[in-house]
Amino acid sequence: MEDCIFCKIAHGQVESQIVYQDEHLVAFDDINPQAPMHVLIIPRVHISSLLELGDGDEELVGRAHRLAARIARERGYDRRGFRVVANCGQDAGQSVPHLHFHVIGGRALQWPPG
Ligand code: DGP
Repeated sequence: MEDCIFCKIAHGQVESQIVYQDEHLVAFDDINPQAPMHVLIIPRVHISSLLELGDGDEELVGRAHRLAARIARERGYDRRGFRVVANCGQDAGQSVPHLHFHVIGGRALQWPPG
């Protein structure tokens, strides 16, 4: 998608602090971190939200979650815990319409979320 900021990051057209990338996924630091670790994991292909996932995307979503666990473990947050969040739509506060998983850790997180 031409106007999608996360597509631009995935294609290297907009700079970001890349944490990991492969043919399926890109992980990069959130520009507005809410915790000591705040990484975003996105699919390379443009999928606007969880609602747009289709048949065959199960593996992609699984890969994203395995990557989240790997990043958290590599940073030592596996023992104290971390959170993976996908905001979907207006009430959830989704501001970028390209599916992304927030991987947040390094402080005690509140529940319920605001
Ligand atoms: P959400 O509100 O769930 O749609 O989260 C979008 C996140 O994306 C938000 O935490 C800020 C982050 N973000 C928005 N634009 C950019 C950008 O250009 N670069 C990076 N690294 N993060 C961005």
